[in-house]
Parts: sequence; structure tokens; C-alpha cells
Amino acid sequence: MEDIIKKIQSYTMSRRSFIGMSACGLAAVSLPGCGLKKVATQQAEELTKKEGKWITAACWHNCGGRCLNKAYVMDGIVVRQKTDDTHTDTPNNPQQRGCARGRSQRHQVFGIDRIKYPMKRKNWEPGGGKKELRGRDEWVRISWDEALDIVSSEIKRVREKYGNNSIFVTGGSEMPRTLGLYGGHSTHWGTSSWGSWRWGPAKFGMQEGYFEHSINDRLDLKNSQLIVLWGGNPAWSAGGNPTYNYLQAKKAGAKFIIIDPIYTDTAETLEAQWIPIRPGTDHVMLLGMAYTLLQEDNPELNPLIDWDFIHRCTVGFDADHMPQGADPEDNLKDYILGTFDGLAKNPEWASEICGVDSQTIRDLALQIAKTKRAALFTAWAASRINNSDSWPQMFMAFGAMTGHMGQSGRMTGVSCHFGTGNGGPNLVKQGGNGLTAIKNPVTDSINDNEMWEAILNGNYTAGYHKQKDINIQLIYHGYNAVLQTRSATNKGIEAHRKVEFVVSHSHFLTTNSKYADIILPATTEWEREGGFGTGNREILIYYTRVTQPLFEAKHDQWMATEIGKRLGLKVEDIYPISEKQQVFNQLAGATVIKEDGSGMETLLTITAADIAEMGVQGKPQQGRITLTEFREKGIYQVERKPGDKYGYIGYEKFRQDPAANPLKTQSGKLEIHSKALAELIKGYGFTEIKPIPTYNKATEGYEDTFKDWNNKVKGDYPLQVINPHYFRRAHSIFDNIPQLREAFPNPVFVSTKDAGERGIKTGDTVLLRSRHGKTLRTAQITERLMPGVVGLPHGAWVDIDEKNGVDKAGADNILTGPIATGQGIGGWNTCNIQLGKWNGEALTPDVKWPQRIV
Ligand SMILES: Nc1nc2c(c(=O)[nH]1)N[C@H]1C(S)=C(S)[C@@H](COP(=O)(O)OP(=O)(O)OC[C@H]3O[C@@H](n4cnc5c(=O)[nH]c(N)nc54)[C@H](O)[C@@H]3O)O[C@H]1N2
Ligand SMILES: Nc1nc2c(c(=O)[nH]1)N[C@H]1C(S)=C(S)[C@@H](COP(=O)(O)OP(=O)(O)OC[C@H]3O[C@@H](n4cnc5c(=O)[nH]c(N)nc54)[C@H](O)[C@@H]3O)O[C@H]1N2
Ligand code: SF4
Ligand SMILES: [Mo]
Repeated sequence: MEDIIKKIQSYTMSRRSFIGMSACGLAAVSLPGCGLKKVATQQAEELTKKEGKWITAACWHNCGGRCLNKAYVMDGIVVRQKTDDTHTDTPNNPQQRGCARGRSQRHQVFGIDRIKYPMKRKNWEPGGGKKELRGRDEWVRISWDEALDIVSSEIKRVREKYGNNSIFVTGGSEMPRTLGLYGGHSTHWGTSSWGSWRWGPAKFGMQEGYFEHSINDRLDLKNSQLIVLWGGNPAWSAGGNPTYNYLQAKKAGAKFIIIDPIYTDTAETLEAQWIPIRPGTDHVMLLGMAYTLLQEDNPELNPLIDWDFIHRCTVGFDADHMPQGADPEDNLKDYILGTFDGLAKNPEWASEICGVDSQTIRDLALQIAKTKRAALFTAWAASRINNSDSWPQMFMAFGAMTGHMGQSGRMTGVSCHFGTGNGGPNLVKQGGNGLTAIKNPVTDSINDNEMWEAILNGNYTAGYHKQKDINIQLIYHGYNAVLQTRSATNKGIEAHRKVEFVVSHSHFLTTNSKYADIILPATTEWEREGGFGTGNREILIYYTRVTQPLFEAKHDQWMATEIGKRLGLKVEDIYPISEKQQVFNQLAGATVIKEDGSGMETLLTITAADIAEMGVQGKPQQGRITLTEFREKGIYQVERKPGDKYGYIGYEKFRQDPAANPLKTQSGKLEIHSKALAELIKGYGFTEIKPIPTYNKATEGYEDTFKDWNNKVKGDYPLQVINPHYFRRAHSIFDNIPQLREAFPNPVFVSTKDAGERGIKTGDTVLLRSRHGKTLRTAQITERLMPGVVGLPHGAWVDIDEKNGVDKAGADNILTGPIATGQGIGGWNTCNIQLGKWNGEALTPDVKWPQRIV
């Protein structure tokens, strides 16, 4: 162990010294984006002469992709990485090739800025000490014993003084086990990725949690003639093959249209028609399109609406097809036509709000309606919008109107993240790990948008007309980055400086850790027994240990157990199954689709010798491939060919016979009028919606950029900012990797028009100012952005200049506010800002910033 640490130290130190010269740093590294700048060093040359071994290494982050990552380990050190070369790459069976982040994973694991030892904030004392110094204090190294004693005694103290719900756990699955057994803890909830697709859609007929199942599988995409992407930029935010799969559909003849404030790399790759739209206004555009179809449809001469589908498979579209007990006036058709409210939702009305000209709205509606086989896709970004609870229902209603649902080449729904352009259940998956859940006796759970204010003000919304008091005094950060990935980071920092104790399990001095009292160094997946990578329905990745735990890093499970011991709990109650056994159980339970597609069967053959070698309990079993083969290859990929038994058509059976295959709604149909949805939203206690998808203006959306909407007078925050998920990072992860910082410099994207009006040039340091905070970035002027919209990449590590309170990193949630709407939506893409040249010191590129080494 000593030996490996010495080697890594000299290895990483040498890399660090290269950073001034080239951020690609170490030699013999093949890194896209940095590839041109290889620096040969004697040390690396020597290493590459020795014999090593390829090990399947985890790439475990929430990045929207799942790729095969291999590490070449020599003499205990990873000297190279590669990706999938386990089979020939073909369009039907593509390799699962990694991105620049995955290929930089070793720079993360072996980064010089890893938290190496337990750390304590210098001025910490039981009860908090100088709490205002959180985020500014010095760090001192302490022993594991001291760290665990402090954490457990603070948990005890806070529990005794204030009660269990004063302990607020922000993430991780480990400490909730310990604390669950110790009387419980309060927690938080939110829609995170899914926006308004999170809970609402299950109520009007979509499958909860698996909205990918509304669209067809990737091979069927080639049967679509027109593919409309309503937001969605897989080239940046769905790593691996989704863009490649879309490209196959294009080669097969599909036309792509992208409706997005940004002309994305996806649009460029697919030579898509770009329709720029203002963030948070998609709903009005769809209403304008629906209006066009209602006006121009003529069942005999010009059939545009699939009345058969509407009437057989949905309720609520028109007065004659309402769910039981509903007011017939409360139907979508009359709302669109303005029959009762006198406001026609026509393209002209829509255009004023969404910024798309009325002719384009009309043309798009007609084009979709007249195309035989179209795919209507949206990604979650367009729903990470305040007050957007009716948007998914409108999207599905438009799909139903045009009948693009439930047939080959025809589909409507979410195409995002792992499931981009590839719907359907997983064809191969791991088994359960054998751990049973531990109940949390405390029921206090706070919406993400309110959690920091709840800490500051002592109460939160607990349902319709229901406020609850709470006195949080201990923040426990496990596996997450909430201080910067949830709204209102400035309030979050205040909250962190208010409570009596903050602890964080961490790999680096992340935002969560920077504002903590105690940091516990966690191992990465490369230092653990192994695990699985899945998400893409056709693959299962099995990764194994690459290196021993570095420095004094420990598994989160070990920390939870050691703290539990000190709280007087029994270790066996917290983790009755070892880490190894958990991995084994998942292997033994892994299943794969049968060749005839009729169900799942056992994936792995496991022998008695395998079990003995792993040192676990289990029974030998027969499966499709051997455990050894799986471990060596690191991946099982279900082979696909057109017409195979593994295809998937969303809503196929439902469309054929809705009575025999009802959806999970009261009517069994897709509910365009859904009382259940309206009741669900009301129950959260934030805002309300109608049972039909009416347009609800978003708080801090486009309309709020005006101080006088009727006379179109702009207010103090005239621009809209959105947060594209950015290539440099998976959320906040990888932000600290110098190689990625050099390759992807994290500017703020500003349209030529907005920049011109403000005298801003590319490279200027600009200040972004919202109602909630201030942040700096270097401007990149582009024609690829709709005027009025600013693109601030998601996930940069908060870096506040203590002199003026301004964040220097372009951290997105410095700008967002604590606004809770509807189903508790993370409405980050609705935020109003002003932008101007910064008169203070200009920013230097992030790659030149000192690393956070403690
Ligand atoms: N403004 C704005 N905010 C957003 C979004 C946006 O678009 N705009 N997007 C939202 C979305 S879609 C999401 S999904 C969320 C993501 O929000 P988070 O899940 O909070 O973000 P991550 O950066 O993925 O945080 C994971 C953290 O866990 C750490 N980690 C990784 N492995 C381990 C481990 O084994 N042990 C421990 N202890 N730690 C580990 C990582 O280092 C990292 O710090 O952010 C949301 N926030
Ligand atoms: N590189 C990278 N990839 C990631 C992640 C990451 O952090 N980094 N995060 C992963 C996670 S957890 C998630 S949830 C997914 C998120 O994936 P998505 O939900 O697709 O989010 P984004 O990629 O931010 O945005 C996709 C597109 O939507 C556009 N958009 C934003 N607001 C609107 C709007 O109001 N209307 C319309 N029509 N378009 C809009 C943006 O301009 C962008 O081009 O990404 C995943 N992939
Ligand atoms: S897309 Fe995700 S899983 Fe694939 S290499 Fe990149 S970071 Fe890793
Ligand atoms: Mo996400």
C-alpha cells in the first residue's frame, strides 16, 4: 500500500508540473480533445515498456450514457485507458464507446486533489464553533478515529437536544441505513432530471418512472419519416450511441426538426431544421399547432386529426368524449378554440409568447399531421421549467391528435438520457444486491426548492394548505452535490453557516465539502469490489476493482457502519451482507432476454470454484455465458438485427385494443382531462392546474422578463438563462479535471444580438445577475443561440470571491431562486437575468486556477 501511494504521488506530482505546459499533462495518454498535445516523458515511456493488464473500470456517473471503460494497469498504476473494442462496430451492434470524460476517469481517481485523509475545519468546535467561517476556514488533517468520534457524537448531541428530524440527510444510501436504525432523519425530495415528467404523467396514463417506454426501440426509428426533437441534445448529454442511432435513422431517410433555443451539435450532426424557441414556452407553441389542425382538418378532404385514435384511446379532447362526471365544457378542443374564454390559442397568440413566427407554427403542425410515420420526442430540459405540470399532458395530447403513437415509425414521448431514441424494457440486467431496505421513522421531507429556506426559516410546505415547523441543525451530505445542484445556492450557503454541524463524504473539496466541518474521504468505484453499468437497454457492464483504496479513503458503507457502532448499533443490522456478497448476488441474479423474446433467463454460469474464489455464499448455476467470460470482457451486449424479437413499440397493444389493454387511469384511456393529475398537483401545496392541459405562465419565465407585459416594457432582468448539460462534466463531476478544463472551457454562451447591444465581445468577462445571485463567466458570442436567451452550462463548482460575494465559476444555481411550483419541479431552465461587462478583474481560464488540494 505504501508503495502504491508513493508511486501514485510521484506520478500525479509529475503530471501536475506539466499543467503549466499542457493540460494534457501525462504522456502516453490518448485523450480526445487533448490528443494533439501529447507530451512524451521518460517516466511514461518506461512504464509502457512493462507488461500490464486491462481491467474493466467503472464509469459510474449520472451522465446520460453508459460506455465500456478499460484501464491498463501496470505495476499497480493505471497508465492508459481505452474503450469498447470487444466486437466490430456496426450500426445494428455498435460498440459502447466512451466520451472524453470517461477517458479522463483516471485523472479523476488519481487526481492530486483527492481528499486523502479525514479533514476537520480548523475553527470547528462541538456545536459549530465559528460557523460563519464555513467555506473560508483552513483544514486540518485528523485521524479516522477522531473523525468518526466527532461525527457520531454530533449526531448523538443533535438528536438528544433537538430530535431526530433535526438531522437532515441530503443523499447517499448508506447513512440512511444507520440513521434509520437510530430513530431516523429528515430528508428532501424533488423532480431532479425529470422536471414535470416525474410524477404527473403516471396520473394521466403514462408508466411512472419509465417514460422511455412510451417510445419505440432504436431499430424502429429507421421507419420514421420525420423525427421532431422538442429540446434534447444527445451529442452533449446522452453519451455513447444515441446520436449515432439518430444518424442511422437519418441515413434511412428521416428528416429531423429540432425545436430548441440553441442550434445544437445534435442539430448540426443531423442537418436538422432548427426552430429556435424561448425557454418554457413550448406549451403555447403546441397549442398554436393544435389550433391549426382543428381549423384546417376536414375528415374527407384534408384529414389532419386522427379522430379514431382520439375517440377510441383518449378522454377529454372534446365535449362528447369526457371522463365520467367531468364538465363537458372543460375539454381541450374548446379551450384551444377559445369557445368559452374568448381567447383563441392560435399561432399568432402563440408566436407572441414563444417567439416562433406564426407561419412556422402552422407549417410544422401540417407537416407532422400529413406525415404518415413521425416520431415526436422531447427531452426533460423543456420540462425543467417552473409551473410546467401540464406540459407532458399537452405533448401527449398532440401526439394523440396526430395519431403518432403505438405503431411502427410512429411514437410520442420522452427521448432522453439512457433512453434517448431507444425505448423499451432492459434486455439484460443485474439482480438485486440482497440488502433489505431500512425504514426511516421520520417523515419530514422537504422539497428541494424549499430546503435551504426551511433551514433558515424553520418551516416548509407539507401539503395543501399545510406548513410544518422544523429545526434542522445537522446537515449530512452523502453521495450528492446538492449545495450546488439544487436551486438557490446562496441561500444554501447561508443555511450551511447556520446549522450546528455539517459533514460530507467526498472525493474532492466539492461545494458540499467546502462548506462542511468534517470531510470523510470516500473511495471511488475504481477502489471497490465492483459493480454494474446499465441504463442502455441492450447492455450490462460488469466492472471490477482497478486499485486498492488510495490514501485513507474508505467505502461509504464502512463509514456508515463505523458511525453506527459508535451510536451503539449492531453492524450486522446496518450491513448484514458484505460488499463482495452484494456484488455476487447481483451477478447471480443477472438475467437476459430469451432468444424468442418471451421472457428473461439466467445470464451467468457460476461454478463452485467461482464462488470459492470470490469467498462468498452461493449456489452454482447455469446461464448463457460464464462468469469468467463476463469479467474478462466486462460487458454483455444483446445482439440486435432488424426484425428480431427484442424490438419495442410504445403503446402498441393499447392502441390495438384499449379495452383489453387499459392504461392505469380511471377511464383506462389516455386522459387529456385528468382529475387525478389536477388533484395530485394540488396536493403538493405549491400551485394548481386544470385537469386539461391549459398554458400556465412560468414563474421567472419569458413573461417575467417584462415589467409591463401589455406595453412590452422589459424589466431589470430582461434575459432568460438556461443550463445546457455540458460536455466537460456530468453535473458537477469532472469539473476539477485539468484535461477537461482545457478541452471544454465553460464559457457563457451569448447571442450576437444580445452581446452587441451590451458591447460584449468573445473573451470578455461578463457578470450574470439574477434576482437571486451573481456569477462571472467569459463570454462566447454565437449565432447559434436565440436572442434573449443565455446559455450557462450546468454544474460548475461554486467559487465565491469572499471580497464581493460574486461567484467566479459560472455556477448555475447561484442564479436560480427558491421557487417551488406544481409537483415540486426543479425549474432551473426558468430564470431571468441581466448581463453586462464586468469592470473588475478579468477571469483567467479555469484550467489555470489552482487545484483544490487540502
Ligand atoms: N441549475 C441547474 N441545476 C440542476 C440541473 C440543471 O440543469 N440546472 N440539472 C439537475 C439534474 S438533471 C440532476 S440529475 C442533478 C444532479 O445532482 P447531483 O446528483 O447532486 O449531482 P452530481 O454532480 O452528480 O453529484 C454527485 C456527487 O457524488 C459524488 N460521488 C460519486 N461517487 C461517489 C461515491 O461513491 N461516494 C460518495 N460519497 N460520493 C460520490 C460526486 O463526486 C459528486 O460530488 O442536478 C440538477 N441540478
Ligand atoms: N455531458 C453531460 N451529459 C449529461 C449530463 C451532464 O451533466 N453532462 N447530465 C445527464 C442528466 S442527469 C440528465 S437529466 C440529462 C438531461 O438531458 P436534457 O434534459 O436533454 O437536458 P439538456 O441537455 O440540458 O438540454 C437539452 C436541450 O434542451 C434545450 N432546452 C432547454 N430549455 C428548453 C426549453 O424550455 N424548451 C426547449 N424546446 N428546449 C429547451 C437546451 O438548449 C438543450 O439543447 O443529461 C444527461 N447527460
Ligand atoms: S458518456 Fe458517461 S459512461 Fe460514457 S464514457 Fe462518458 S462519462 Fe463515461
Ligand atoms: Mo438528471
